[in-house]
Amino acid sequence: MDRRDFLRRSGLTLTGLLLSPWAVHAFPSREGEVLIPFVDQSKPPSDRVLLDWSEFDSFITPNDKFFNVSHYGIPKFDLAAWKLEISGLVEKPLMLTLEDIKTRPKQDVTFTLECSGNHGFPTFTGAIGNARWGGTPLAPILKEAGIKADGIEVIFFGHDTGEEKRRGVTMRQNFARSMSVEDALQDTNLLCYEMNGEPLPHPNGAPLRLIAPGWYGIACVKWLKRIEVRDTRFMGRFMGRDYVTIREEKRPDDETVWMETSVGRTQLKSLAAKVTRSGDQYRIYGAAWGAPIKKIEVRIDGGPWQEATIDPEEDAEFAWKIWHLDWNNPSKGEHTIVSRAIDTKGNIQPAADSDYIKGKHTYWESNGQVIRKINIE
Ligand SMILES: Nc1nc2c(c(=O)[nH]1)N[C@H]1C(S)=C(S)[C@@H](COP(=O)(O)O)O[C@H]1N2
Ligand SMILES: [Mo]
Repeated sequence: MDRRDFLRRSGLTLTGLLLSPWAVHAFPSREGEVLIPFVDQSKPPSDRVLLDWSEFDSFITPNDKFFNVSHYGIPKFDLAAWKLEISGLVEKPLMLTLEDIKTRPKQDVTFTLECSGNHGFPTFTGAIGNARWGGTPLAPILKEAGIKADGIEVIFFGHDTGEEKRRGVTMRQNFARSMSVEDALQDTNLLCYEMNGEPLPHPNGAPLRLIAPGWYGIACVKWLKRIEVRDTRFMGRFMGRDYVTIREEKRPDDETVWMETSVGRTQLKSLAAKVTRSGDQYRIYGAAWGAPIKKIEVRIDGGPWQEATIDPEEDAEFAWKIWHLDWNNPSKGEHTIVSRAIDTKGNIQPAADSDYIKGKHTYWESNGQVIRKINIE
């Protein structure tokens, strides 16, 4: 009986298990292994919580190690008076308290949340984490409010505000992001008040945030204040100005087209996180995410692609996969290690020098293969 069977048969819930370090560190590590640091890895700045890939050792990212992105700072507001407004083009506007939301059916999802600005070594790479998010599905609430026939857009407003200047106009705006009605009604979207079995921490959006599995972090609006249905596309800063990817694309007839698109769904990605040595056995560990993963391949020093072993510990659709590859008898000196993820549709994570990645002129949505450097002594 393997560990999963044991868990299933013993009826233990994942939430309960998360409290034990044994479950948090469900990682295929070996006794007494030592870390061989990549030479391109710099320690994350000490004034920010970011994932340190060189210490990557758990499937679930503990709440106190989970990164944080707050464009207008962390807002202070009266939690006791907090209500969620559902309004705009709906038949029946709603004002929901946290209790109203918590009495609704509970749904959990293990989802790897990545900031689309997470671009690459040696700079900003740790804005990613994997958590078990708990809340209630969004769709039944929208259906209860009743989206009117002319509603095309669902806008999620946060409590955090900032001053924006545009065309000579200075305005105070709330952080906001939108989705089409169809995307908002996906049954995977949750209004979350729980993270890894604990109340959602305030920096991560308490009392309530949107979790949109399959979307980049920017879509997961924190500190929700209002959900509003409209009949026009929303073009606020985080839809239409920031988090806009500029790509130079070649059409089949060779015409070059410059595309500007709003950051949306996650993209296929992987990287080699760390190398360890146990005696003279070397092993490369990494992660892959952004799409349903079929396999991960690793290439050392430009050699053949070798298939990595995926840790079977948890098979969650929206969570990263942990993988490893044994590296036998590496020679002394500098080596390069690169991984590529392949999804269930056969798509391959693009190479760093592919047209897709080279044609991208902004840093968001950087999902190219990551070439890591290491020195074996
Ligand atoms: N209200 C609000 N929601 C927000 C943001 C924000 O600044 N304000 N930042 C977004 C971005 S860019 C990311 S990457 C994720 C980060 O979520 P976390 O802070 O819980 O890690 O939240 C998203 N939701
Ligand atoms: Mo982000």
